Amino acid sequence: MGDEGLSAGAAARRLGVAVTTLRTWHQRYGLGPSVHEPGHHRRYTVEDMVRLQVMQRLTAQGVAPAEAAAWACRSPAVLPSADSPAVPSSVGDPVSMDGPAGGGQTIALGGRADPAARGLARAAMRLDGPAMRHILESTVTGRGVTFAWERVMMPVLIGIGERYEATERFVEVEHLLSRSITEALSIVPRPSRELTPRVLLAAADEEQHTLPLEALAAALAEGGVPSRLLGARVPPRALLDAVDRTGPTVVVLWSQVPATGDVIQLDRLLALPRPPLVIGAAGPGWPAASLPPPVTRLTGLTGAVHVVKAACA
Ligand code: B12
Repeated sequence: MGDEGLSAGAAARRLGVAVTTLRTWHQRYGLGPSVHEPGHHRRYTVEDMVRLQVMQRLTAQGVAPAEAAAWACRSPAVLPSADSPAVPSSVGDPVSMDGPAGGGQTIALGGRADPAARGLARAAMRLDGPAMRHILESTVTGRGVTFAWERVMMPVLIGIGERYEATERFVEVEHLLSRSITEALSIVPRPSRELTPRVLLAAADEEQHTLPLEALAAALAEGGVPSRLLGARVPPRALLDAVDRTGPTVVVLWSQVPATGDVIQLDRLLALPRPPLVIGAAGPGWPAASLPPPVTRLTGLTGAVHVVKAACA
């Protein structure tokens, strides 16, 4: 969705309801578009769409329209949280993928997913980059990186991963979603260039998954901690050279899939003449039981931020 908002027809298509239903919700319950420029039709903003999604979800669950509308109107104007008392949670609630790209497919979002995740999942399936960017950037700016990652980005990524596993389709959705997440995380202002980064973030050898590291870099930046992010598929030699040249206090190495979680990479870091104070093995690809003892296993964004900040303090 661009800044100008959606027309009634586009909003109805996105939600998968008839335009007449939207008119009824507007006239009877006040759930109308909030942008009105003289001489133009009213437009639905992203906040209006969030309210409409709450309305749609609750009525689909059998809640009476008047009551559903009361919940929807009470939901905060800026992307509400699923655990907010204003919005009943939607455990395992599947998002129907309406529109040409979706073909009636559904994606299951976990119980911790924020309503914004539903909008993101729909936009992703429609390959609607601007809408994804809008939702992602509003969430990152309004709710912070950790909330945006854990409650909006992660549920949709995991859901699309499950769809891929079940169907071997939607790679194009996964790619555009990944790209949009990368872009949204990069809007977080980086700390002053005068601060020397003491944190090195890298994906393991042949590891193509980098988004969790990008989220970590953005969350650290939000807390004033600069980092160097080497990105995907860092060969062991390149990692050792980078450590040698920059002398980081903390190195976080990400492995998403077991094929890239070879602990030799960690052993080599430990064997350096001046090893980093903290070496974090992050991601589900590492064999938890056979990590070298000095290595710290990192299992979540919040914990990783704490460990890195404590090491740099
Ligand atoms: C986006 C994506 C891609 C993108 C990555 C783009 C990018 N810039 O990162 C691309 C298209 C490159 C890609 C490629 C591949 N992918 Co992929 N991909 C994903 C997807 C959808 C999200 C990845 C992600 O960011 N995960 C992070 C979060 C969202 O998920 P999570 O890891 O489950 O989260 C847990 C932990 O990691 C932790 N956590 C979460 N966030 C953070 C943050 C920090 C800092 C820490 C410490 C912990 C932490 O908490 C969670 C609960 O335990 C996943 C689905 C999934 N469930 O992850 C598949 C998935 C990981 N991919 C998969 C596969 C098979 C592949 C490919 C092999 C496909 C292929 N045939 O080529 C390749 C290449 C693999 C390689 N060698 O690297 C499988 C892996 C299956 C397996 N277990 O081996 C998955 C699970 C999809 C699936 N269900 O089949 N992929």
